[in-house]
Amino acid sequence: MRLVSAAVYLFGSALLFQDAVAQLTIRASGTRNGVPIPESELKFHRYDFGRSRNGKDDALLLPSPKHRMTKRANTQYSSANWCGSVASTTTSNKIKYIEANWVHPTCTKRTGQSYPQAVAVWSGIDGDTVTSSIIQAGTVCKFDNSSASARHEAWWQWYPSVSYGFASTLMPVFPGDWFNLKINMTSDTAGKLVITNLSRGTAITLDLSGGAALSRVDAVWTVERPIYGSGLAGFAKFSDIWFQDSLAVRNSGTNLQPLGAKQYYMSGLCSSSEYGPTQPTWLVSWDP
Ligand SMILES: *[C@@H]1O[C@H](CO)[C@@H](O)[C@H](O)[C@H]1NC(C)=O
Ligand SMILES: *[C@@H]1O[C@H](CO)[C@@H](O)[C@H](O)[C@H]1NC(C)=O
Ligand SMILES: CC(=O)N[C@H]1CO[C@H](CO)[C@@H](O)[C@@H]1O
Repeated sequence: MRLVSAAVYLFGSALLFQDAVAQLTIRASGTRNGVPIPESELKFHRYDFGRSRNGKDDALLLPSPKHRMTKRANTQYSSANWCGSVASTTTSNKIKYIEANWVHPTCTKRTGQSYPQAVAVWSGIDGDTVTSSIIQAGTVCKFDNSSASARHEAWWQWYPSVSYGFASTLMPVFPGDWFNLKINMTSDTAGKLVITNLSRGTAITLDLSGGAALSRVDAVWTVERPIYGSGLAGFAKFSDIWFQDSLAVRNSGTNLQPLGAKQYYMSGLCSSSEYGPTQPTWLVSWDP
């Protein structure tokens, strides 16, 4: 177990961030094909995401006819930056656990979009009905400026603390790799996050405490057009992203049923469809 003082990674003068940053304590450990990863390799760098909350416009729209048939007619909502699935609960029965499995996509540049272009796939708690704090982790593909090939990385964030990326030597990410994420909360401000590249046998565990208090009401499984610097990244094209065997559990022990969860889409860019009925699965796809 490596105790990482968040401050160690908060180098530079750009880090004029909230107090929450200084209070977030991160203990990291990991395995590679079941073998412990040496502490010296357990490093991550500050990542350059901005906020990741939903930029929805609250417009409730009926499912629109698409070229694809959706297996379930979940309610569709438009968003400025999310395509995915959200199930929400109330503070009287908070989320204590969330799990997700997804496939990291192949990304290609989209003509006419600005750089960087990026596509982030993640799961986490809050960010939809409550946006003041979020715990989240996932993978991202990114084209910097007009670079020819995409960079693929894993990252995590306890917003409003800064986001962190994992070096590719620590957590490899390739198109087609399946990832598993488990977030197990012990309180509003502490929990354990485990991200695993199932295809490559690498797992990193982060024991987190002192995070900004979560409401723990939104279970999120989504694809995001992330913010870099001050604005939305260009949105690259991506191969179909599947989420499967995903679930959230509330304090009462009951599942926050993902079946029937609301689906966010970005008009003209991507949509999310749920397939069921026994095992909730989402397909997030690029809309040409
Ligand atoms: C990419 O864009 C950034 C921000 O505009 C700039 O600082 C950087 O020099 C650019 N890099 C390349 C390789 O063009
Ligand atoms: C979450 O953590 C608690 C406390 O360590 C443990 O008892 C529980 O089994 C964990 N839940 C899951 C789903 O891993
Ligand atoms: C960096 C890393 O974890 N590499 C591993 C990725 O997965 C392959 C296949 O399981 C391993 O051989 C590597 O050691």
